[in-house]
Amino acid sequence: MTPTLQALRGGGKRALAHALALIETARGTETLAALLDEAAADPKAHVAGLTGPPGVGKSTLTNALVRDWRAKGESVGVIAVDPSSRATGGALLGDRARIATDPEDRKVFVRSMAARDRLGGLSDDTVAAMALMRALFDRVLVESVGIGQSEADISFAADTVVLCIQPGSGDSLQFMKAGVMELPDIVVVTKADMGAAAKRARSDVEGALTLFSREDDWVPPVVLVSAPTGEGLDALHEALARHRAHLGVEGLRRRRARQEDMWIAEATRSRFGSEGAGAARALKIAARGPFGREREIALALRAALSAVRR
Ligand SMILES: Nc1nc2c(ncn2[C@@H]2O[C@H](COP(=O)(O)OP(=O)(O)OP(=O)(O)O)[C@@H](O)[C@H]2O)c(=O)[nH]1
Ligand SMILES: [Mg+2]
Repeated sequence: MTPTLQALRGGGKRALAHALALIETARGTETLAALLDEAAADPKAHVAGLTGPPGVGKSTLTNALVRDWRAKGESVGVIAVDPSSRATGGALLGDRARIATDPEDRKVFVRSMAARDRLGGLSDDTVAAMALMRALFDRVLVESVGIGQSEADISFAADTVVLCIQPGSGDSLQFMKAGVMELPDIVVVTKADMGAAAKRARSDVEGALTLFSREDDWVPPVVLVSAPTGEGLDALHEALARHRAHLGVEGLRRRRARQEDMWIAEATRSRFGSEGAGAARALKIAARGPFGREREIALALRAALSAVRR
């Protein structure tokens, strides 16, 4: 049975785990779409998306951010999009950090989800899980490996996109310069304890950022962070707060509305191809919420297809 949002708000981790399992098994049912739309219409958390190449330090940073938020009494939901789980079942790198939280702590919840493809693209399930968790927690953090184009995916799901770059690695910079990558809202240079190389990375990033003109007048801050020493964490918190304030209520609403349109278009295209996505634009849709809209489009297109088959 699909729980209500109210039941989830009072139900703790087990109820949430059950609802997340439904996202993976009951996709496309009316009751699940209704629950997801209820959640999408009543967001609570600010969603941070942490992206960057494998091994850059995303999980280590996630642990540090979660610790700080919990110390302030904020509840936190984490989604770790795991590119390795589908491909090999094993870790991409030997020394990757685990996101470790206190199992007794009822106000932090961590969920791993498989990526859509090997490069770390977000799946429809990830987006649905994010929408649900966004209605339940004060903070949501999505960690996803981003390599080139798949980085753009995180902007489908995050209010603030944080790109992590490691000193001495030119990759992400190359992607940025080539315009392959969606522009992040904040850039973190990780492993700042690596000294001069970290400072050099920061000026490289700042240089690369000047090559872009943004739609808005936000200047993405570049923050040096060392997880083991804690250096730069306060600056990162401050940058997150500043970006949130910059968006404001109306900017956030617009950004999320645009994301919802993108989810629907993506989901429709992946199921029905570009012709299906084109035909969907002409449909009259009664549902208001994104998950109901997506479902209604899928039902209409499927009905049209089966009429052809008959
Ligand atoms: N010196 C130093 N090492 C770090 C820092 N942050 C992370 N590391 C190390 O870098 C390695 C990878 O860190 P992770 O946090 O697992 O990186 P990740 O980006 O989550 O990796 P994937 O999930 O595999 O993409 C681990 O060995 C960490 O201990 C840092 O600030 N300084
Ligand atoms: Mg990780």
